[in-house]
Amino acid sequence: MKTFELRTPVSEEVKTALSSYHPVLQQLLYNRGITTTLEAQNFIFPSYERDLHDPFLLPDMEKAVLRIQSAILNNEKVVVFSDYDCDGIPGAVILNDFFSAIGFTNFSTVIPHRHYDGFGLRVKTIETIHKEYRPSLIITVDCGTTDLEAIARAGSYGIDVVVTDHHQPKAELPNAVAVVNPSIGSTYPFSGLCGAGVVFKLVQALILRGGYEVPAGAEKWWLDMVGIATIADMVPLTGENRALAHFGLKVLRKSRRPGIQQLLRAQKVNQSYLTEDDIGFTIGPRINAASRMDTPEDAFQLLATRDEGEAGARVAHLEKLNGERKTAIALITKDIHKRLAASADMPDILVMGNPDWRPSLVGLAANKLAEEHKRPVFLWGRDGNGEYKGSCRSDGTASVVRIMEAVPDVFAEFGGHHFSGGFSVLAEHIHTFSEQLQNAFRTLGDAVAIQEVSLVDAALTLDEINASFLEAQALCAPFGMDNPKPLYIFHNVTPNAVTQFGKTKEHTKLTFSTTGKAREAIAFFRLPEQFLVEPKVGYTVSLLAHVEQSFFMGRLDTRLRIVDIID
Ligand SMILES: [Mn+2]
Repeated sequence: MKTFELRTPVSEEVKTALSSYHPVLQQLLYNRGITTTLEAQNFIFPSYERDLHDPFLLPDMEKAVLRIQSAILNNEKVVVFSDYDCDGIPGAVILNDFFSAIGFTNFSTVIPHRHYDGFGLRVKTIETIHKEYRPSLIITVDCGTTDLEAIARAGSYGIDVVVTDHHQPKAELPNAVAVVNPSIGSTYPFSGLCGAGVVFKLVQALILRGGYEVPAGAEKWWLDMVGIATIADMVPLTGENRALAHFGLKVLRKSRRPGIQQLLRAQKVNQSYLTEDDIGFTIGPRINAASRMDTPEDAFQLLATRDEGEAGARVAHLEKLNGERKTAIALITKDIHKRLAASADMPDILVMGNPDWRPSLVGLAANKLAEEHKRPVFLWGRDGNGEYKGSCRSDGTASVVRIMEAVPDVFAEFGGHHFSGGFSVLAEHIHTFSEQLQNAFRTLGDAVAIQEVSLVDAALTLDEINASFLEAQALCAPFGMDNPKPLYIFHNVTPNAVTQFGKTKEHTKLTFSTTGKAREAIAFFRLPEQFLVEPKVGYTVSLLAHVEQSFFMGRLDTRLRIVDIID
């Protein structure tokens, strides 16, 4: 059950402390736990010098730097091994850029195939790397912390490994030269860095240590990669990450990477006005499409290349892959709809699978189905190693992780949170998988119910959405994890037009008369009964919405993005 709760109004004491700010900004800051002028200044104006911590505070950084320095000095063969997602790939690009900048060329970037290799460094992968590249050093990006066996195997070939990662360690650490990971130990003041963020710290440390033909601060140009990864990898946008995301977006808006420029142009995104949403909806999905469709190198080359022609080819190819990905997901959904239509009744939770489905694609299909059918959805496929893997999504009513916890024996592995998760099913349980989950769900009853409370930042009127309000809200961006996009409630709103638009009339638009800047409220891809109350011309409702500004087709637009419509 989803409910909304208005935040308590900013206290008198804090109001006085923050009196120099716009009233809405006072409330937004207060809602984010900020109560003093100093905290407010630090939040509103991130500072590169103040907010970035000393990279040498990260565990093993000293050892990592020494080992990499000696590899460069002796021109050893180095392999950069990165994860295939929108964190690992930008991280690999940062190392690529650093090595290129100092004229070190004896390295190869290896990115595993999601479908055949899976996540992390595997023993099999070490064998291949050893055979193909004969490196004496492997640097991991965004993985490695828990890959004890593979790293031991590397050791048996005389290959040193420097791990850079941000994933939680297990009881034992790998036998690597260095494991640079902010989640290990307590020396580093901020544990929320993403994988690319950790690589950035490594490059910072290497440059600080000096001896290279790179001026101090040159690494700032690679912050575009950190910005993309920090926003796409869903790490908290607080502390050091707020500065990395803030400056990352700044650099990204000016990035001279031909791949970025061409990708944005093809999507009609104005680079100079790019926001975190453009990373979430345009850049991220295309980087991820590459690995979901088997060619993570495409994404790496797109970001790394300095060649216009090559960039153009990669952008075109990624666009094609993204289209193919959508088609593949549509086929999966169609298959499911057909099966549902053929069965007598709708089960309480949807559990379906097909060995021909790709595990990398079922999560996106599960998202859609959970919304459409308003119940938890578990979908599985089979990967290139014959393993049954899948994803689950909740519609917001029941916790998918609680359901899995009730039948741990059917899984080889599972994890996640209330709203989404991933799993691999043991082969001997695959035929009874659906039944076992259904039974678990029925037995658990109310124990799996989740209360989803959306916090509303403030109550506003449409007339209050003026230039100074927009300026105030923008000071809190970029929004994401732990700094959610502000949500407002607008009481007594009466639309004078309600229109359905889009190819299949899948979007809804409300129009109002107001002296404020947002005359339209939009809901994209709305589903039947999505809103508590149906909007009608002339009927007064309360609107829960975000206030967004977007630069589209050469015009800066302000509008509301509808979250719900009540009473
Ligand atoms: Mn990551």
